[in-house]
Amino acid sequence: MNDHLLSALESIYGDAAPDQVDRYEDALSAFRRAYGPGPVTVFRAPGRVNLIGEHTDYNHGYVLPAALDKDVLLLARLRGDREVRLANVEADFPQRNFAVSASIQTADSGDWSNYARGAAQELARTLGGNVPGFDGLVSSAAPLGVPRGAGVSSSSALTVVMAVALAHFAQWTPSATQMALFCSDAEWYVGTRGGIMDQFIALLGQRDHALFLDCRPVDGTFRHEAIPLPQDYRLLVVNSGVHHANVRNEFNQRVAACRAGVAILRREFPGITHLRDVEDQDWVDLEALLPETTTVTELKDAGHDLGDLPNVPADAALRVMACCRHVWSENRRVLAAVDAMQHNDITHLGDLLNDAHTSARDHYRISTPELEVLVDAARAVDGCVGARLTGAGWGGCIVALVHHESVDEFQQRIPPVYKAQTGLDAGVFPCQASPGAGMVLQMMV
Ligand code: NG1
Repeated sequence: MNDHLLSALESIYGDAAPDQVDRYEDALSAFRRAYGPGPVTVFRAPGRVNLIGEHTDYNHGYVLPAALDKDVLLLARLRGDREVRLANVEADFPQRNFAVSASIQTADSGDWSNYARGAAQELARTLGGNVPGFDGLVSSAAPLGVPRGAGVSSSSALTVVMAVALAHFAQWTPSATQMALFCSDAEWYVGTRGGIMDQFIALLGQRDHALFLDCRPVDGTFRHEAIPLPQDYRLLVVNSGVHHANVRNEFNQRVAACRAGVAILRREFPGITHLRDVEDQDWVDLEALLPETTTVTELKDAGHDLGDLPNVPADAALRVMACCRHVWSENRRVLAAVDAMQHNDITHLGDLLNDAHTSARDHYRISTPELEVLVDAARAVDGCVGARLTGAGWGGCIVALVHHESVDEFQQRIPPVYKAQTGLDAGVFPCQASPGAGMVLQMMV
């Protein structure tokens, strides 16, 4: 076994490093087969699970994610030109090539290379075009890669790992905050008007810690703090295996509903820019000012422009009151969850997770029948103190907080219950909070 490799892996994966060796060695061999012998630099970026704080980030609110020990690897070698050549260890993701420039042609919608294209284009714009290309190979296959379409942010992990590699070769050394914002902008290339949570946690994750992040910028930076995860409990992530199509449009409609709420509340509270600005108001007072629904057309007629939001039909009913209610209450729950963790009040923490799920389901309407089955099955296990959907919603994963002695039982009980009620397979994995993205090692292959 290669000692250089193992010691690099130990600094990231701790005791689980030996489980990673074959995966890295396979990827290094595949890289050599694809591009020949020579130097290679290995980068990684983790997926994430959000403990609490859903759809708050783009409202300048609070989130509390943790970086997963499942990650995307990128093995790369600098080229002497602007070309990026990308291979993937998984046959489902065919070879893609493109040249780095400030205006890169988008591949077909859903094509895996769009995340790399977004990062490369953004860097060319940021650095004025002076960005070298590389030969790269991506490795993110199960079981150690980030599950795709599961709401654990595989797309952000791919964007972040590309950005980290491109920046390294271009000798650009941004701060973590700059890099996270950069990656968030890069992801706009694929069309989602999302927030900054995924990129921040992919970069700032710490072993055994969640990251409290205040998504409101103050002087160009963001308040954040690593919060130790409860010692005797584990985060268990369960993948429903269901991922609904057209989520981007639904997502952007929720963003529109929040922006509509701000536009309407501005009559009473001039100068507010995000729902965060009304966090100290009582909900009953806000509710009295908000319509249940409105449309982009109605807002336009009243002189409100919601900004650039692709795929939001002008006549779609935006559920302003309920969406604002979710965001307003979710921000409070995140602050309460941090407090509960700091005081080791696990019961309260679990209750907050459960309340967050109810709000996401009933107010933001992002749950699905499959997620409901999983949440109910999780809560029925003794030792599970709380469970909720995690990520954008409309399928994907749930997260459960489970006493360490109940982890085996949880892993055994959930899949058969889920199979019996839905006919589907649930993927359960315990989450070991891991460090954020970066370079793993440089070597010769
Ligand atoms: P996922 O679950 O990765 O699609 C999305 C947004 C987050 C956040 C959550 C909801 C992106 C890249 N990700 O996450 O910023 O808004 O939904 O809390 O837009």
